[in-house]
Amino acid sequence: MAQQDPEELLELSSETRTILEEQRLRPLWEVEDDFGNVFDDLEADIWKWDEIQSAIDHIEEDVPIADLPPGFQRRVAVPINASIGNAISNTIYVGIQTVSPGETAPSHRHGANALRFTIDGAEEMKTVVAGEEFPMKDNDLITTPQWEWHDHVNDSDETAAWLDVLDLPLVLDSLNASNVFENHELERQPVTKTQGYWDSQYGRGRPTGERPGGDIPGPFEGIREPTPPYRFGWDEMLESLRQRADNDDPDPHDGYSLSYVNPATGNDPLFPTMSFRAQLLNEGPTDPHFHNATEVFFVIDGEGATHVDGEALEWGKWDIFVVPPDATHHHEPDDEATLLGMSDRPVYEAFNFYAEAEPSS
Ligand code: GTQ
Repeated sequence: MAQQDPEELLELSSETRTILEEQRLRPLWEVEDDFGNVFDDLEADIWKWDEIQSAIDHIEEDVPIADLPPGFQRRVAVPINASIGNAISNTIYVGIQTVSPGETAPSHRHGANALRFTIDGAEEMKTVVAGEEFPMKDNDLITTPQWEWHDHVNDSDETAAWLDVLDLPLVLDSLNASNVFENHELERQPVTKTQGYWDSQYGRGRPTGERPGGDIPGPFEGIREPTPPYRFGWDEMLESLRQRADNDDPDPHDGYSLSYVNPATGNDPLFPTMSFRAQLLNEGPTDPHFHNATEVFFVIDGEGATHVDGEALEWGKWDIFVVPPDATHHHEPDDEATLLGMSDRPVYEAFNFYAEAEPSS
């Protein structure tokens, strides 16, 4: 007897088919292959600073911020992963933003969490967040938590550039929360706090019984452990890394590694969706491992390579690269290197879904 086609076994009567269609129902065995196909597997990739630099110089020349169409109104070059189409990964977005002398990137707020990591900054380059002016000095990391007003004002005499990191793909694509966005009525929000206010309120003395700056306004009122607006100065972070290197053993996978903590909790992660580490690599290659979280790296200083599933991503200062989920990887600095490591691990952990392992050699 001829073998029966398995598909044929599942042939539905035309009456069943009609009922299903009328009721907007489909059998699982016909829809299950539609899952997991929104994009291809994330690819390992690297963007070299020389090429980014040339691109941002060109768009700066072509487009004043004031001429940008409605929307985010930010002059940003966005690294695009070939498998995604609008960002470097399906959770973490990075962009390289420039503001020329005298320009302002106008004030707005949104549901996505954001931070700036200053590439080329100045004391007179200010990002204004939740009423306070934060100077953007080289390698400073400054948070823009969800639903806080922020504008970027360049009162220096040189173009400033920095890395924007947001959870945009997660918030806009996966959660489809594109309605949580608002422009300020003014180009520049009023400066209502003295410089150092936000930092001062998260020290060893804290306001009794209330959050510094009052409640989170609007849709996010009452969110747990909100991340404050905060500037992590690089000098202090580097000194802490050196102290660690002088006194402790390195992590086998991350070298000497310090998390940027949420100042409100004192704990990693910095944001509910993304965690950040300053990493010092100066003891040869790290051990290979893999995990289901995605990692994006920005090279703060130094040269080396990161080996991802056998492919070498050769990096130098200010390059940006991405390590996809489940790819076996290890770092190999030429001599000494510092990296900003970014991960969507908190999302996996929130779903009790995080896993990592070393390859069985
Ligand atoms: O500076 O507020 O790269 O809202 C993307 C979205 C930067 C910003 C980006 C934004 C910003």
